[in-house]
Amino acid sequence: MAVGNAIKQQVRQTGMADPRPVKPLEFDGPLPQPTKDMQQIRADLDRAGYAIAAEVITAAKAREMRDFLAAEIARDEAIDEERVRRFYTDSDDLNRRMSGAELVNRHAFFRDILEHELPLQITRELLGPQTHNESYLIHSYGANVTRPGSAQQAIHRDRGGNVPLSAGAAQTRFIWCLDDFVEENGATRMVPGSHRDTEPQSWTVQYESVPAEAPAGSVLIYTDMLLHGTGANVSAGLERAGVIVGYCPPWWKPMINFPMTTDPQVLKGSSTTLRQLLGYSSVAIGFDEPWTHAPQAVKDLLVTPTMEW
Ligand SMILES: O=C(O)CCC(=O)C(=O)O
Ligand SMILES: [Fe+2]
Repeated sequence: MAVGNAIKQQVRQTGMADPRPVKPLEFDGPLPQPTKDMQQIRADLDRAGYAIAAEVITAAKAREMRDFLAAEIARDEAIDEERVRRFYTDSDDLNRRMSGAELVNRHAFFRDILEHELPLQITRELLGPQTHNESYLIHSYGANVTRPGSAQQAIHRDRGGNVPLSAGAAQTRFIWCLDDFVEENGATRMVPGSHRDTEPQSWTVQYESVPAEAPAGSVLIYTDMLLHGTGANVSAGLERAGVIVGYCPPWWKPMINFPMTTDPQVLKGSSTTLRQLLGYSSVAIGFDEPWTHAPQAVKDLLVTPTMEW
């Protein structure tokens, strides 16, 4: 069922070579590699604008999650393919997306990763404390599965073009690698150093980029300052499942209204942290607006906006 007027993806592939001039990388030094060392992760984020956290979940857990996701996508696809394709920034119909609203409803592991210590720690560090210590929110959430033949996504920032770069990072971004990310199957392409650009991005150049290759169970970390995009899947038979999460300050409008999209049953017994991240609170400053017309099951989930984490 279509909701609202979200812009649909249009197939942009023309079958012709991209005529735009290439903007070469202007990045010196080694590219970020998978690491478990938090100091290295911080240094890579600062220097390159992205980092690769290794072994955040086990390869076995990643496989369990990707198999579950594949089965859910197959189930949705059988009902209506439009549910899981035509994300508005994708370049063709081949890869598959699943909205974070669905992920939250469908399995505990897609709720648990939202409150994993790694993204929470990085978000605290990169976005800084908020007024009255109000909690951050999940800004955006979804799975992206590249399939053989799917084209590269246009290089972009996860940020509205009208938000000046001088405002700094407004979102921390995390891609949970559920498969091995390799160049061949569409590992996310990054433009290292672009988090320091002072000019808005241009659509008339092709940015030279590098693949963020990472074993299943890793997490790619960046912010909405970094130019990046899904890689082309040129493999013969490898899918590449990634789950993408963005965190934003409480004054930024999240893309998903979780209290309206989540089955209250799945949040029974959930932590205050998760509920805060999903927006089950009023605000720390201003009127404490009562949720007068919310169903009782939703009211029962409400928590304080003051960050527990
Ligand atoms: O899945 C990926 O590799 C990146 C996707 C992405 O950047 C996006 O959809 O904004
Ligand atoms: Fe993106």
